[in-house]
Amino acid sequence: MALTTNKAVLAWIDEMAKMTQPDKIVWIDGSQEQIDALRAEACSTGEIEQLNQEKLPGCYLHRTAVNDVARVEDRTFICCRKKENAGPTNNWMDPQEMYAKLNKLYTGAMKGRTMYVIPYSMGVVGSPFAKYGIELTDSIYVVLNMCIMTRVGTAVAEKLGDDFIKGLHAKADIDPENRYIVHFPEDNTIMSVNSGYGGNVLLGKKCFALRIASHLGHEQGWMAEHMLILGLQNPAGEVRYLAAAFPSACGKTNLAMLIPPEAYREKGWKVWCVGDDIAWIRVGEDGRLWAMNPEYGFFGVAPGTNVKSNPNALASTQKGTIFTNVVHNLDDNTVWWEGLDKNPPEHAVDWKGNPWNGKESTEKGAHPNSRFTAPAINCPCISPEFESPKGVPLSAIVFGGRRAKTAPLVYQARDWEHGVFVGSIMASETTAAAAGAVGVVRRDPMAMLPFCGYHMGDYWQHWLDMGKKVGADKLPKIFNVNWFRTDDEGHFIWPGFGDNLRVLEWIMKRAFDETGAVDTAIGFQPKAEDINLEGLDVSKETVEGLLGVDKELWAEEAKGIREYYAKFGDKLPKELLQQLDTLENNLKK
Ligand code: OXD
Ligand code: MN
Repeated sequence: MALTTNKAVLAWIDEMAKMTQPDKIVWIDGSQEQIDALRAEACSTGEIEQLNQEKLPGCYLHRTAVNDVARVEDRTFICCRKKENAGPTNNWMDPQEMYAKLNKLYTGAMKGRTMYVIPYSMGVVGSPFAKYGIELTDSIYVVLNMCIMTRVGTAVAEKLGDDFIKGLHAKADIDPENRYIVHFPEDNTIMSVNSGYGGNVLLGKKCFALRIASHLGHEQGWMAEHMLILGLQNPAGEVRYLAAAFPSACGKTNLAMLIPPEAYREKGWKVWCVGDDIAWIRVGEDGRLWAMNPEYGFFGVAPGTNVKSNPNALASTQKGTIFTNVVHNLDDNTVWWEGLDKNPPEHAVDWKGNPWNGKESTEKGAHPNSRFTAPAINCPCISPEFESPKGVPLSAIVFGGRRAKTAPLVYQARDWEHGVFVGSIMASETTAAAAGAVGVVRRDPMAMLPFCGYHMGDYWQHWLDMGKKVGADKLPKIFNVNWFRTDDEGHFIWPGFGDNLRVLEWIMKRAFDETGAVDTAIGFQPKAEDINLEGLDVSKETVEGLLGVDKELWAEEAKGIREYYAKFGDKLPKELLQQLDTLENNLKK
């Protein structure tokens, strides 16, 4: 039975059902009974497998098709009416042409299948920050994941207005040649076909909460960002919040759930996780910027997650979690992945569904992009503000990337405009783990390269405009960090993980004007002695090295930035070019 009488909603579902032709339509009410029934049905068809319910209650395993294991950026489109509004960093096609192409792929795609109607909310239901959507899908796996990643069901259906975000997903034949992840920002519509991989099919996440929401934020005066949000509690019991943007695979989830080093824990320091991937940021009643996490769960990368790197993430996966493309340990019906521990199971099934012996096999058992979908409320350090309808006030914004030599451990932008420049030049270097040349710089402004739903030049302008709207005295301070500097042998110099708190401490002190800084060519930096090294086997000289700025490397960097900026033509805000000129002049001094 339909959970709403909203005519716009019902008419759209009707239209989509006429095209896809499902055998039946089922509304998702979010109840435990319905979830249990769907789990049982998906187990009976092999879509998911139930794991050891004593060790991992409510946990299941799923394997995607071998050709369908990651987001497909080359098949992701922003179909606004004018090509120039999508900009040089997005794929574009005329909306009418794209609708016609997709209609063919969707026609009859749900024959013999069920269409599930998922009313979901990004944000706390009823919050003035929340936005509502419907995802139509023919995959129970998608339904179960959406029930973890978003707030789903009857309470949301009651809130649906005419401005709900429409999402249509059909697995079709999982044909990579006809796989499309398409956004029509002017129609509030997302269409995904021929994939079953999370990032392509959990439409509330990257598609809605970043691509569509960034477009809405541009129009409505707020921001949708690829950022974690955390609260840093100091020994005085005061909690200060920051949001941080890093490209995919730079450790956002680890930073968001950081456990302070022992010397800090003893004094009462604590980190609270508000979110690990997405922040919606608005001007609050007090005129400051407030951030909220629109999601309800974590869709984290499994490999490398362990009791040392991220015990909080691991704890989050111990109940009510769906694992995708990890190793199935047949001995005790649990899961395993590379980097979990040093005991790969011998009697197991790998991510492709083949028998696998972890002691003998030379091949990886889990896919490098295998995932856990875990309820956020499982996280031992989930912030008490996680369900706050207003979100949290931001004192700092942090950008970062993976740079072997150029970027220092930390620096602070001189002001908001400089901070927007710092975000716009964000980049990461490719590592040996990825195909292609090592050390190639991939620019990823604000970590939004694959997620900005409109022209990147307009997006930067929007950042500058938000700064003007808020005003210097209320704006969060902006920083850049780099945990990944390496020595001549390619080893990481900074220990990272929990010790990153030592840098966050300096950042927060700066945000509250509680410590000084050195004015350098690239911005404000700490003196080595301003980074607290108590209980850490790293010398002050090493930190001096980590904070060093090689002017020659930076001059090269500036050249690369100028070339990159040229792509954006007239849409490049002049303020950013001025910032680049200033940087080049500073480097010559
Ligand atoms: C993610 C990503 O899955 O950024 O969060 O790729
Ligand atoms: Mn992400």
